[in-house]
Amino acid sequence: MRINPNATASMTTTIEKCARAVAGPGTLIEAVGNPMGPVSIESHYDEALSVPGILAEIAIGEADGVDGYVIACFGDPGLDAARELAVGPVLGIAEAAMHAASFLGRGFSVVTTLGRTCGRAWDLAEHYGMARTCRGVHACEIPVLELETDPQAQKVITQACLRALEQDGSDAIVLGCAGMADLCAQISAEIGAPVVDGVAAATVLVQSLVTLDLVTSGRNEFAAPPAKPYTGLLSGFGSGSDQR
Ligand code: 2AL
Repeated sequence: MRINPNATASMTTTIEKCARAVAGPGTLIEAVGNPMGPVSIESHYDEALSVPGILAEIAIGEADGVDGYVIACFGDPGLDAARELAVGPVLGIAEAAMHAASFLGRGFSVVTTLGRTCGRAWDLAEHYGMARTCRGVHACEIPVLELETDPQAQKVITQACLRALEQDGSDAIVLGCAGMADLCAQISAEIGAPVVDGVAAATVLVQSLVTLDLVTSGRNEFAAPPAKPYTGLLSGFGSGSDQR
């Protein structure tokens, strides 16, 4: 299984560690960073420019025979396009975390990084049919890369989780950034409610789909994209289209 985050190597390492902690003994986890993307993803612009690198890594993964993928950024960038390229299942961490949280109670709250990313989280909740189950989206206002360096990060996020549970009357928390993955267990213990990290959730869900021998349907929308030339900086992408 391969995992595609932003272009910051230390975050790739954290993601790999958190995925390995939940993967079964027969599952090989390989975390790969984005070879041509932003160092963190915290705007629509970042998200759009992260997609070519994610798709390039999916194409490499397909050539290597990778069974499944996790897109480890909470905006789930490029998820539908990745499904057109990959044979095996591809899950985004927002998608996986929201579905997992929906099994744990009547409603969940998302606690994410910057306020400007809350709109995207709401859009995804609607897109995944979770608009009623998602009771609120809250920002801790810690930029993605500062999650690694800010000594107060865990405390600030924990407080935001407690406020979110109280304000929204929700039953569980979804962490809204892959960079929060390693804080999940400690925050859960402190707030006394289930906390879902999408990296772990997506990893076990992809693993389950692979175990069940289930792949993305190639019948309609997610069939391989029509082959055609791409120009300029994207000229290397035209050949990936007939892979499935
Ligand atoms: C993220 C994430 O998961 N990775 C990243 O670079 N940005 N999401 C977020 N809401 O900040």
